[in-house]
Amino acid sequence: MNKLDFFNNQGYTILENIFSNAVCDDINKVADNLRGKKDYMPIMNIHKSSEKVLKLMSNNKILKFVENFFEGNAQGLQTEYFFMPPGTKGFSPHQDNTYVKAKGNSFISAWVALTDVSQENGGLMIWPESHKEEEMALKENESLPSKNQDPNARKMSLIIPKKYQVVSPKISKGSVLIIHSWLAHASNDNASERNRNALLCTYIKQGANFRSGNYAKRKSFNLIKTN
Ligand SMILES: O=C(O)CCC(=O)C(=O)O
Repeated sequence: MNKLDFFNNQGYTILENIFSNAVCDDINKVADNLRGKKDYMPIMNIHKSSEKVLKLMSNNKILKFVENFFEGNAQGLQTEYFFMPPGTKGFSPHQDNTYVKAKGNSFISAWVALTDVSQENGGLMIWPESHKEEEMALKENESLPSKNQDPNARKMSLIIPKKYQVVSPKISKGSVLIIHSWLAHASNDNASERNRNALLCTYIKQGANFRSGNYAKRKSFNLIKTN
């Protein structure tokens, strides 16, 4: 099965070894220089402060996959960089399109591992095939917000039908998890001794409608395309 067929069927795919260790380390350094010195809060829309991030999300292999899926041109929509230091709590189960409200195959996310990730250090949890449900119901979450985490990460939780089984794939530094707009996903708490660095990049099909959002302040932007 090719990657796009696998993605359409499972709601995710992993593009292996897209970025070198040196590129990942460089992006982590950029983020470290941008962060407030007192905390490790995620940096929303880090591409606005760094051309290196914009270049990274414009990677040819990622864009080729995204534009095949869209059957059209891609633009950037949002980025968020996560430091996730030891002890940070993960995201509650959610679907990215709950917030973006894009129609059809016009919105997709690429989650770039900037360190090796696993269940233990805050790796993502995914529910394969759950994208086939499209929009699922949410319930108010009882968990408290976590230090160093996105303030919206733990407010609501998806109600996922029991037939879907959660998995926590290991993703190596420099590999990219592509996430369908309706795939149920969450993240584990970081129970390790080191930061779990990752960059979320989202893409919108050129001309498609989306919700900008009060916190994320999404605004489509051009990528740096090279052929
Ligand atoms: O990086 C994480 O822990 C989760 C990020 C995520 O799922 C999201 O921003 O939609």
